[in-house]
Amino acid sequence: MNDVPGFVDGLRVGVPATLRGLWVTFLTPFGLEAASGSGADWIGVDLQHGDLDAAQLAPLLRVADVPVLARLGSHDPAALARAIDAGVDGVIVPTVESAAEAERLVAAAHLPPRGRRSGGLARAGLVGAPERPLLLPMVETRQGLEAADEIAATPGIDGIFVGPYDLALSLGEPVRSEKVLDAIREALAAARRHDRITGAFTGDPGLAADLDDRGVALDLHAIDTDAAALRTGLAALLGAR
Ligand code: 3PY
Ligand code: MG
Repeated sequence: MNDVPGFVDGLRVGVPATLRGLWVTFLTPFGLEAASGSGADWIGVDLQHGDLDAAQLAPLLRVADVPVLARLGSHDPAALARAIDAGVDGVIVPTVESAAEAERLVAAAHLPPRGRRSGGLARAGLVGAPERPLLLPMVETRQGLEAADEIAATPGIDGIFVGPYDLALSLGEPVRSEKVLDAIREALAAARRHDRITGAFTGDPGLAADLDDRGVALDLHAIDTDAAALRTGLAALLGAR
């Protein structure tokens, strides 16, 4: 979706309620149109683990009826700039583990004087997409957790997005274990201390309930993937046997 200053700016000043997102891993523009009106407040296009590549981002943006965040596959500054040029409302960057990495992302995302991103004739400018989309590093390793406070404190970073499943792998515990739930709470408390946005993917209502029970408030909650929604919807339609 284009020109949604309410979404980006609203999140920067603090939203009163959780915004629920659908994690898109394979939908074509037609698929996204079919999913429109389903209640998602935003779309996260997964360019890391999904079946989509960067060239498929702009066609999805053209038909999205809610704001779109791109979860990138790496810290590559060129990939990050391409997503911003395409007109996203935010970028979610995997496995950020230090303030130095966060600073490099800020340099890649921001135009001068704060950063080094090149300005140019891009779709974002044509359609009035945010010049400064949300920049959300993912905390999803033990090292990232230890650096969560300094990552959140980095000027130009908008929040912390937790990847519970990689965090569980890194900590060597099941995702719904006390250790991982405490780690998620700790990472997002760091974001709150610095008045930043909190976000996470859950993909499991049980995990979402565990976080809720622990008072973890998510500004951006990626509920589940399009693939999971298809499977659940089909099972409900056909009656899984
Ligand atoms: C994780 O849980 O590690 C994620 O990256 C969620 O998409
Ligand atoms: Mg992950």
